[in-house]
Amino acid sequence: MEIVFASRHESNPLEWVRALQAALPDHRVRLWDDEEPSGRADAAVVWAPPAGLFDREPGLKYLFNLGAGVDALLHMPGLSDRITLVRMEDGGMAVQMAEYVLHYLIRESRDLGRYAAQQAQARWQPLADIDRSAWTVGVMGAGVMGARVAQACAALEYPVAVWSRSGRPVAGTESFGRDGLADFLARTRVLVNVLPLTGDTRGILCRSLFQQLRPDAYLINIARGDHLVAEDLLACLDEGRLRGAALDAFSQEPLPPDHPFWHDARIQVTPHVAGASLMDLTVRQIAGKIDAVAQGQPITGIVDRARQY
Ligand code: NDP
Ligand code: OXD
Repeated sequence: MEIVFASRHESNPLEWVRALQAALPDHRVRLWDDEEPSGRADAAVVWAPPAGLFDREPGLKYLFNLGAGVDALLHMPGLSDRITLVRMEDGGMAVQMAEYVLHYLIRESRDLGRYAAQQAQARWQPLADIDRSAWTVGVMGAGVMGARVAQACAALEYPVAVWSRSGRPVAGTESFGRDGLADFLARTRVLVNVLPLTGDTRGILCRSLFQQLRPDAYLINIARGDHLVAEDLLACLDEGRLRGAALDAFSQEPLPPDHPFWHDARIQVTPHVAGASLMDLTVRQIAGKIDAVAQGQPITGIVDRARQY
């Protein structure tokens, strides 16, 4: 097969090309070239690919996404139905997502932010002991990321519930299906979003949802910026409905310098780094799938276009 690596995101795309080529000695891997597309590629490995990809590589049969979320790819003009879209499954991201969530969960539940403020005043003041029953975690999404996040929180004995379309069970947590959203929210104090961005989930993190959470709730959004209605978050923070938020993904990235999130002490901002797909694991996974399809074998991680994930 001929494989083109086409990502506008990677700072060193040649390193990826070399790693993929080394893992795929029976195939040809090359870097996308704006000037000279070959027109012969069978597959592309992409993250934020150039707009001309489909026009200039009309023979593409497979699109391997370097990330888990395919929302941006699904909206690319020219993505034909005959291209099989394959997403990353974990690739080292799930454990990082769990670390990210634990960091902010522990920071809130163990008052570490308040101790940092006390240190700034050289103040020695132990605060109340933790009451884990007051720190109920609710994870939206029970997939590769959601399940790992939920299990990591449960391993530290936080009461954890998971909400998903199917109500897929996650060991050590309480599961809620689509119809169980109200009950899931009513028991949740720390809400973690790891849903894919789809027509059903866009704008799901909004005022009416925040109002159903336990009082003094905290939001961790590590999925997509468009899940969140920014003005509803700010209003709910002002009203004391929410105590704070950790946000990793934004409707516009990079987050513009004048965006209110940057300067709000109740909001922690990170630049879409909660879970990075690690090169070794990613190359191994994608190369394995390319070898499999070249041999006519089935692969996992194929995106269901109707579900949009
Ligand atoms: P998966 O496809 O494995 O899991 C998606 C989960 O969401 C499933 O449990 C699915 O339910 C559930 N779901 C989908 N639609 C709905 C809906 N309408 N209502 C309720 N539940 C729904 O995806 P991953 O776990 O691998 O990744 C999830 C997302 O995390 C990605 O799409 C991406 O946006 C984000 N991400 C962000 C990263 C970052 O660095 N910030 C890194 C990696 C991922 P069911 O089980 O029933 O199908
Ligand atoms: C992903 C991401 O979807 O990093 O993999 O956001």
